Amino acid sequence: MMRFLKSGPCIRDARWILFGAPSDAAVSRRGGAQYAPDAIRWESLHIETYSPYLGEGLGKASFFDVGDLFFVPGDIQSSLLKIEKVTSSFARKGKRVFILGGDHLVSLGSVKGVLSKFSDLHVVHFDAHADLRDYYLGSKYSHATVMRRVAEQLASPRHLHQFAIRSGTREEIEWGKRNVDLHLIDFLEPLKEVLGKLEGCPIYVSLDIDVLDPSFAPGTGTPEPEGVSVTDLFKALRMFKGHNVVGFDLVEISPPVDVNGVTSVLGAKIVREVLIMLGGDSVDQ
Ligand SMILES: [Mn+2]
Repeated sequence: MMRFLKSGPCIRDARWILFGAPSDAAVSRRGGAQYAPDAIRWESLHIETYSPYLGEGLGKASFFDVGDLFFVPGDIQSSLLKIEKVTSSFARKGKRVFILGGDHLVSLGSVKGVLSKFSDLHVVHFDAHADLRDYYLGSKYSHATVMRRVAEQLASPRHLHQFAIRSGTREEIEWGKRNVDLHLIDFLEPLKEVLGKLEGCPIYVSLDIDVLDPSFAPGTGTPEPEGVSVTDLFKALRMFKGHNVVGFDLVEISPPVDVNGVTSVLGAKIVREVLIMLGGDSVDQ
């Protein structure tokens, strides 16, 4: 089995647990996200372990890649339950979790799992799409409804902080403005302000790769023209240094529609940067 670049030798001492959630069950346009975990792992073997941005290497990061969950094709509820149970089990052991999606619905399972340990969790969500519909095509469980479902799970819907959102129906954007901490279009400035208020709070980061301008990240099932730059995304990620990040997911990379693997390479680099930056932090037991 292929593991992410520099994955530690054993699970016991690892502060972060990396696992794949290869689900395509909740996409609305093009699939392929189920192939992302292994594509990201494969690309990770072709990038450096050292980060010139951070002046540190992955050797500093304490993490273990346990591989992928196995899902029954099409059975969304059992997949979500499996993600929740696995995430909860690691969180209760004091581990932090990094989930490689998969379509965005996987975040509902992992957020619920982390909530079993951190009931006052805040979710920071980067995405082109608000994902706040109550139903999509008659279903409550879709990558287009996932953040509405997440908001329902949190201690307060205001614990959901959304940034760089540039697509949504009038109804979901208005619902978002009334109920959650929604930031349309803007990215770095509001993020800095919100993180300033979340010092010490447990934070879960959900990163949909389509938050980026599709010219930076073409390999995604639901591209949305315009968007943030890779440079700004890395600036945003570095703002989390010193914060209590207890979970992270990277979703919606679709290798079959990618161009020369650039989106999966970017995914591998995002994982590397986050693990180097946060992988040496102490674990709350
Ligand atoms: Mn999206």
